[in-house]
Amino acid sequence: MSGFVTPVELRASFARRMADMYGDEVPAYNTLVEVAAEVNADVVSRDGADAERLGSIERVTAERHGAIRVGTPTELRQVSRIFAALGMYPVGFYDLREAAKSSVPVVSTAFRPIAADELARNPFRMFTSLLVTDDRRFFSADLQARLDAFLARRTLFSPELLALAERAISSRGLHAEDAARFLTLATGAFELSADPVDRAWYRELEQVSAVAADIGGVTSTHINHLTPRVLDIDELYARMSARGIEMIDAIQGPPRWNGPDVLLRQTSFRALAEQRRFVEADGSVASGSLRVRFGEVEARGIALTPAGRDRYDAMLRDVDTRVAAGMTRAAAATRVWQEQLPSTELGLLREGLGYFTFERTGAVITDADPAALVAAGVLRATPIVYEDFLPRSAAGIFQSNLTDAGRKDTASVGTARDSGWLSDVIGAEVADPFEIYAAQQRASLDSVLPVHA
Ligand code: OOG
Ligand code: NI
Repeated sequence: MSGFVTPVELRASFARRMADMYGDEVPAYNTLVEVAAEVNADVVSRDGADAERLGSIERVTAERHGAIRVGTPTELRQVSRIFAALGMYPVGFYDLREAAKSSVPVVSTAFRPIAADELARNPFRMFTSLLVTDDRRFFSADLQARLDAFLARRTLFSPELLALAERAISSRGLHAEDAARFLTLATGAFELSADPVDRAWYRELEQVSAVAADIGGVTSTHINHLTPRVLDIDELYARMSARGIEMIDAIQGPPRWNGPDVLLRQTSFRALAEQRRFVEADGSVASGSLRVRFGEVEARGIALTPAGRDRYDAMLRDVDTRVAAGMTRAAAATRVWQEQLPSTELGLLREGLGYFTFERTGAVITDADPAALVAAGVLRATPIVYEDFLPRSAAGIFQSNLTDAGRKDTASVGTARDSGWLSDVIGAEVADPFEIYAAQQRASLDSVLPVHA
């Protein structure tokens, strides 16, 4: 790096450094990336240009998301400044407390680039979860007090790192030397710490929730997983299993089917035992292991409109109903998808279920309805890729890697948390993903249809 380093360059370097670090820490991640690259190359040679319909192979190959978990509003606000320096902004609100069956006491957002050209240049995103320590379904008043005190004593992000982040934000980048220092400190903030873990404290939290222990039982934070994107996730699942890597039971999200890919499909390999040091009750230090970090992979599809998302959510409920009535999940999903979702992109467009951008083919505009114009060959539609996450899948990913369901007192009332609350904590509006996609579609229509209302 030399000269002035822009946010997108910082983001791309940060993503590479995180990958190098995580590959050293969790070597199975490297296997996952290797297999994903093999599958992607095979899909490109099998499907040609179709393989790149939802993103160029360059973008897909470099594409990653990470996941981190923090303990306090202050920590969330601080990390949001580091991400802002990288051109990543909060999008979407996910309440995992509701979505998960087991005990997952967090609310989340994803920091990601928003502009289409920024996404195309480097789409790195970070799924970021915040512990809700005052939720009585999980934490008693006494445990909350001790947890808050523990979290208040730790420092995840050094003043030097935060100062560099502020400088990068106000100058829209950093000079090479500062950029290198910023990236070293930022990456280091997510490295697995060698600090010994207080065994009794960790165990106490673990009985409530393994996620709570992972966040509030240690004095630092760490990247929890890093996720490459793959063009055929069923094939990847089979190849990983064939290599002897134990995958979670299922692929989360939509099933495999013979229509367009929509939203997001994800799967992961099980969390691996990692060596950690523990401080015992008598003050002695012993070695042991914890299983919290894993590898995940995802396949991205078309972004759905609110109507499309309602349809998807209703389909999930319908699948559950059929499973409860005795069908296998795979058979129920195949049936429901065939019956309830259009099996072509044009069908999604006609029913207003998916987001698209449009180009003119040269023919004369004869109509104001984009779907009719696409059907007539006057416009060409390109789907907008889903850049966000799914609460139920995220809960499934959290859950599938917990050995213990933990405790959740469903008789207590949960603390209210929503996107507005999260925006106040972060000090910047948490964007609504639907608004981003809708604005992109509208801008595209405005440019191709000279006189549309
Ligand atoms: C985050 C789990 C959610 C995803 O891809 O849906 C997630 C976590 O385990 O911290 O990363
Ligand atoms: Ni993930």
